Amino acid sequence: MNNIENRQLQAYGWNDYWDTLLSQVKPEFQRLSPARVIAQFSHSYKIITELGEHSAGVTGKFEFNAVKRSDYPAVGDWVMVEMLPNESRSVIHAVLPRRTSMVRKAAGNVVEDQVIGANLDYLFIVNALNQDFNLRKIERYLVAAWESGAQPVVLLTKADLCEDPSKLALDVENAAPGVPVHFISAHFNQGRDELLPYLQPGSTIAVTGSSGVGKSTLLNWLADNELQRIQGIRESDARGRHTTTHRELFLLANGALIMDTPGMRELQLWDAQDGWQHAFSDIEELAAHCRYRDCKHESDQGCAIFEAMNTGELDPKRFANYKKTEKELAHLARKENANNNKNNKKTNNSKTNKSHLRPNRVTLLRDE
Ligand SMILES: Nc1nc2c(ncn2[C@@H]2O[C@H](COP(=O)(O)OP(=O)(O)OP(=O)(O)O)[C@@H](O)[C@H]2O)c(=O)[nH]1
Ligand SMILES: [Mg+2]
Ligand SMILES: [Zn+2]
Repeated sequence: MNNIENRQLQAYGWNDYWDTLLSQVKPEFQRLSPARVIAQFSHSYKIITELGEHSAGVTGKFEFNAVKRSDYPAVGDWVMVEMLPNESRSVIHAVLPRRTSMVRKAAGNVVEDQVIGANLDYLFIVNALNQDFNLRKIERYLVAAWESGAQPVVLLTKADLCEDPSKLALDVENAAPGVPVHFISAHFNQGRDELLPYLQPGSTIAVTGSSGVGKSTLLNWLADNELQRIQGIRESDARGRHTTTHRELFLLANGALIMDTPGMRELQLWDAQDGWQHAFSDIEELAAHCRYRDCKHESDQGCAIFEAMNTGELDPKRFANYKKTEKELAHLARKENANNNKNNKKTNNSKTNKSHLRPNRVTLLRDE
């Protein structure tokens, strides 16, 4: 009944998967139309509807029901909207459950989750081959990438600035086990062919990494079009100037969808235990060979990890990052627990607390 035969939506990634999901939507939402969020600004969204590009906001009810920041629509989300007659404006009533999503802890002291991109097929983790190059950053992004459900791909940009990139290849492969790594230079048109397999019609790719690594340059280069503004980096430390300020999804002529994102000062992780284990799967595997099951990996008494570090098989800096990330995730979990407890107490005392309500994206679907 719901089969959406709309070319515009299909170009933006609508397919059988979403058709099936739509057939499970509760009757009260059936009168609405699906649309995809392609840009997010502070108080509004740009979406693609059956009738083309619209601006949009969420309903008051949506706002009332939203408990967490991640309940709100994010770029890449499929949403259910009401199109206002004779206007290029829509109202968002609900978000379809995300197939994949890259989430981070929002900047600042508040323990809040923020969706960087939703319904992604690939996550390009970009690092530049200049003095800003940083293996530990790649490891950190990989934790979030594996947790997201999207397939991570490491892109080392500005290959023209590095005399012998192949020397680094092994280091990057060790830091990103099982992840494809590509050396590219937008300035010298190098590496485009290697990226073509990801740029399939309807597939959604988010480009992430620090400011100045060349994310927008990469997008313009792949699109053959000046879609985004780019700006030179600071000479003193090769850091970027935070040129891109909002997330936006672009449809390329070959049918792929690429999301440009603002450079992140620091990627704070969010609830990423599985992602952490996956990103450091080599260390997890070594740990299984320690003599004692509860080995803390603190001395070489029968410790397989220490042995690997002694023989040079494992980089001690990688192990340090593994431990650091473990601590950080544990700390975050404790803080979140404390927060939940506080909220629960409030719920018992006050009628106005919202945390007992289920957000729209859950109530959207029929109960099985
Ligand atoms: N040498 C060289 N420079 C590049 C290459 N790609 C990008 N750059 C330069 O890197 C600088 C930053 O590029 P942007 O594309 O603005 O970087 P960004 O990652 O989008 O930065 P934010 O929007 O701040 O997050 C610009 O001066 C680009 O010209 C490359 O392949 N080689
Ligand atoms: Mg940019
Ligand atoms: Zn051990």
